[in-house]
Amino acid sequence: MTTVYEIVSKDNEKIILKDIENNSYYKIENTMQSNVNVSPFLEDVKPIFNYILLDDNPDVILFGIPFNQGSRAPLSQVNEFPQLLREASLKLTQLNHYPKPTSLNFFELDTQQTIDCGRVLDLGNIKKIENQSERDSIRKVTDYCLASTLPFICIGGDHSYTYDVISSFSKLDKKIVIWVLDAHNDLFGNSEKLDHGNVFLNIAQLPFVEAIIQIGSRGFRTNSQLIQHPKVIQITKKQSTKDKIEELLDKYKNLDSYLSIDMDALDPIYFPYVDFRVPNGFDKDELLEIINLIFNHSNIKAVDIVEGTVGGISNRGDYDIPVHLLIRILNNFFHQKRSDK
Ligand SMILES: [Mn+2]
Repeated sequence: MTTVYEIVSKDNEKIILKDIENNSYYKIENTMQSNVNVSPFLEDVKPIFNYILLDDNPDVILFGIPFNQGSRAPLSQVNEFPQLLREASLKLTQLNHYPKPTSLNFFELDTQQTIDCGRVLDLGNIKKIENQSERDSIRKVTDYCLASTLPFICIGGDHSYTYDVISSFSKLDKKIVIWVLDAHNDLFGNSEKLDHGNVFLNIAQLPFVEAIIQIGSRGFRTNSQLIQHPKVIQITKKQSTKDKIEELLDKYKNLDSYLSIDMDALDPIYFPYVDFRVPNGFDKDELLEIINLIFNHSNIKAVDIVEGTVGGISNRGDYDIPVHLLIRILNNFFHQKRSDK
């Protein structure tokens, strides 16, 4: 019988393994040469759930975008969100096995269900290369994910980076529909300088973007802040019924889709760690219901989760809601992959 090891940690030189039965540790050489094309644009971090995938055969790819240059909030710390989410995930640490990897899965007590997330590859955080913009690094890594044809998840960062991720889809030469869960419409202000408040005005200008469907807007606006765009369909929080969303899903069912989740879609009672809180948002189950509905009726290629920020304590449960959303998104991607076969 082969000994089964747990993969405890890895760096560029070595991998630490634990012999589960004998409770002893081993150090082996890291001979992995994967992601070599994009590794200059990535910073190695302790992976989500501390789950280390050593081979080149993931079901889904994930990476962090720890930037805040597109935020209008002075001194925004949305760049910290990828790290906070990874820290929060460590409560659900799941060490992968060696030599035969195991799939990442969780048991949800509330529903008494096993939530299978498949094999998840956490590439780390995107980093800025000297003399280049952080946006160049994002495009390099997104191009890599698209070339792999695997679904991927980006953990932001401010909402402006959704533009850079979606820009890479131009290479696919296909129309795409963008689904957005957000308290705001992000269509306001001079679009010459891309930021998180005008990001969807910029995305709407991309010729391969067929439609942008925004769900969850709420609160007050001045007349000058009310912006319409022919490609943008706005469904307020109040209007966001299952029927309404299904009607639109049916309309665009033949196109590829992208899902962008701004953490301020949630009610600040449940998740106050955003820069621009708006009362009367979705609770976790309402948001999950919409996410599941979108996955069930469309062909989602990638997801981003953006605009979370500091203020909570990662090991005290303050970031558990985004971790739960992430688990559900991974699970949806895993199911989508199964049903494609
Ligand atoms: Mn937003």
